[in-house]
Amino acid sequence: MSNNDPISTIDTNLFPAHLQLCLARLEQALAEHGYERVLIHSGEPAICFLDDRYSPFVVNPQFAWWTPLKAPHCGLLIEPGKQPVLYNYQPVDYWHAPAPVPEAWWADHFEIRDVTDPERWLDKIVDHPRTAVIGNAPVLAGCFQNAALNPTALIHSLHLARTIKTEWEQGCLAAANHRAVRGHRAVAEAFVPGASEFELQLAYLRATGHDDNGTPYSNIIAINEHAAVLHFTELSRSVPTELRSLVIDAGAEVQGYASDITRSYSTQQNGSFADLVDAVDALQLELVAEVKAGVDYRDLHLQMHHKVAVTLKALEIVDLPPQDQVDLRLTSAFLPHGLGHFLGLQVHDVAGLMDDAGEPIARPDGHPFLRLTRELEAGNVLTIEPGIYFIEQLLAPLREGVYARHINWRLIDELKPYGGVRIEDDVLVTDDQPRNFSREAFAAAS
Ligand SMILES: [Mn+2]
Repeated sequence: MSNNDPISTIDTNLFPAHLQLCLARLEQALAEHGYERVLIHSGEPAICFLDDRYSPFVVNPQFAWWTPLKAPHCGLLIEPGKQPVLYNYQPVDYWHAPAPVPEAWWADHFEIRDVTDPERWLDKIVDHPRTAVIGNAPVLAGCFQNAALNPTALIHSLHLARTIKTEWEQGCLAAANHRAVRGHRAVAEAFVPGASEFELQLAYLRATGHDDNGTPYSNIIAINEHAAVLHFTELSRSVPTELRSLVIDAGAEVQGYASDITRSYSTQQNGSFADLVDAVDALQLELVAEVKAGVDYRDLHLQMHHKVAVTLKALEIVDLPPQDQVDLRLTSAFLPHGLGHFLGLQVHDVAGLMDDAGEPIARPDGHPFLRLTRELEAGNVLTIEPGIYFIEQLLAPLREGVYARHINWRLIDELKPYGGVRIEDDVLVTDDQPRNFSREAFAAAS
């Protein structure tokens, strides 16, 4: 591997300590909910209806917390005080390439038992009344009559345990940012006349070394008006006659961990849209600087709305005091999504909306899409992704509304062909300054 390979920058020596922390957190959760052991199944691929093809396999994220192995039909049996057992599915199969041999740096910490039949190895695990089973493979229901299948309280505890990232996980998340930044830089370079969204996608995949199914989510590559569609994943093949703007929201994966980065570009160096990109970038950095243990993420989300209102006023898009704009929910027409979300093994990582007892924490009134409502703790990793968009479905009611005369419709109609702006970084919460994995990766690459 070359020196700038993002995977070689992670330190596999951190893995044993990660595993020890997972074991300690699991032991506590099992004791709390009255279980003695857990069987975590990796999952099985779904077959397409009336076909012999399978959907891309996505491993059970509870399984992925313990091992980077992404193979179906495997199981982990974990019992505090004993070495975890990995039931490693190795079928007799001359149709497909065999699953890769587990790498020593992680596999040495498991007792590995190769199993050839996904239907039968589960039967060999003696049923035990204090076993919890976590997974969604249909075969699980029939095999563990006495065990608890996916007990909600235990799963909530394990989800909460995953919100504090170990040093190993932080390293993987940082590396996933380096990997994604290679793609982002390639796309920024390829964004020249003649580019289509599909061509930019190919440039991204080539630079990151991902295939379509390997990225942690479907890339959003939106030129011009498409940037007003929050999740524009259509990847048009047609070449626009004029390039005005680009939103690229694309991540990468390292050892199961995801990055989620968004950048916005204006082809013009000056003008209202270029000013808007700069303003959103500046307010995004201000919000990142507020990320700290003890901060309520809901407050940060509301601060974002206030900052967006300040920007709308400064750029003469809305002529009302910022607090009035927020109180009247005008900012929600320009920014209909949440500030961000937890990030980890899953792009929208778990436990963002629950308290330490697993009970829901309400979103602020009028903010139905916020994905994180917790008070931040050191070790959380989350995204900060403000935006400002020109979405006609949301603007139309304002054009008719009582505040229409405070809104600069001429300027909005001038900006609509640019779609919108979003800037998103991945941030580690500490007791002090946050660590911005995404900006670090851009800085290292430039
Ligand atoms: Mn995101």
